[in-house]
Amino acid sequence: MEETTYDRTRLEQWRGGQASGRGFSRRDLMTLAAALGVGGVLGAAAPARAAAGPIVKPLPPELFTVFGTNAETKWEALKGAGYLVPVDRFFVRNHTSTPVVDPVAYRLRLFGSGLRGPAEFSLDQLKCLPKTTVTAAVECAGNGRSLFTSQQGQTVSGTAWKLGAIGVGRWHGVRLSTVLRAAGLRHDAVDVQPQGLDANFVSGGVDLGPVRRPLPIAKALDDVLLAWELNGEPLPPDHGAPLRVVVPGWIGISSIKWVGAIEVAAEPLFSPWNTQFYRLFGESYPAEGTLIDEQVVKSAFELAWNATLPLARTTLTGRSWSANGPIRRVDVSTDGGTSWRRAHTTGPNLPHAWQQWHIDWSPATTGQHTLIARATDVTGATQPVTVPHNTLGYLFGAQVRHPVTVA
Ligand SMILES: Nc1nc2c(c(=O)[nH]1)N[C@H]1C(S)=C(S)[C@@H](COP(=O)(O)O)O[C@H]1N2
Ligand SMILES: [Mo]
Repeated sequence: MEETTYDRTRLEQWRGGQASGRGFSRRDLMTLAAALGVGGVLGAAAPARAAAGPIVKPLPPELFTVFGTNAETKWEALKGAGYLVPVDRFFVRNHTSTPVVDPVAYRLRLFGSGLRGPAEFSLDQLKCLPKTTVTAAVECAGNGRSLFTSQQGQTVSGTAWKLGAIGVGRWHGVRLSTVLRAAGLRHDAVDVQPQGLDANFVSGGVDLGPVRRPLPIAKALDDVLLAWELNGEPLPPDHGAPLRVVVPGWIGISSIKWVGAIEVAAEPLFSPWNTQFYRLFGESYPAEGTLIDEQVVKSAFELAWNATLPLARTTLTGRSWSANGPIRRVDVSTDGGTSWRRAHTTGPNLPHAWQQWHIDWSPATTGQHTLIARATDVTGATQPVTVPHNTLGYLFGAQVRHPVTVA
């Protein structure tokens, strides 16, 4: 509700020309940077080289499904993998390519009307600030997108992910609030917009500038992290080295990788990533779309799509997650939703991460079967049978019908 009011206000300000950064071009940004006396807002001081391919790490077919510049984790590769997703199988979502950023020359630049003046930090300076560690999921807003088509017969655009555009990691770094305060945050700051050092995103022949999306100051000061480590290792190139944003509970686009600059403004900020993309458009939504930030409740089996299982007792395993907090219960159906049994939960149940679970199943017949997992979170939110269509295919939170063959 608060989010809706906030979004309406900023849209009105945008239309009224009172806001800055309305999907601004590279030239606008350069002008802005020059006016503010900030050099290299677009990363000129820390030039990023493009890597050999869009993704640097190996993408073996048993761990990933590759879609152009993106790689989806195979759920069967998470079976027995522990609570955290190992880096070798953590999904990658790149608008362009993984850049190679020199950590020594690297500077994080902060600028804008919400600060007392521009500021910059080297990595060593950031590492001298109070540190913190957070276990949190990064999940693409489009995770599960292909199910709009395969389950609901609807047309959507974007990467045809199944459910593997999520990873839970242990992120270590400094709170964004600590850095904003060290940079001289003003009381009238309302929006914070991190931007990446990767190549500008060009869509339909239009240069949309660096990947960036504003965060309201309340979230920026709450639990957002600037991380240089993932699962106890230096942040890998594909996941944002040397520094990335991690926004617990919010759609993946908020967690800007290779963050080079952060604009802090006393007026609402806009980018194509909160005006054109990452809004819900379609029959069920207003013409200007509905802004999205938080993720919804989802569940997945640690099984291949169309997996073959023996005609014998099998332990089905999986994970469920929600941005609202921990998972209260998980129910599983092995007969396409007719009957349900409660799954056993194991291990941590951390907010903004996930809950692992398992349940035994002795199929009575060979042939095709449909498995469904349905989670309910601490707020009582659960997974409906269908979700309203949106043209960009975001937030598919419906129960997923997972096909298996018993042979
Ligand atoms: N600079 C930059 N940050 C980015 C992106 C990008 O293309 N460039 N992709 C975003 C999207 S859409 C997602 S889902 C997450 C994916 O994070 P991962 O590749 O580490 O899994 O990063 C986000 N941060
Ligand atoms: Mo994403």
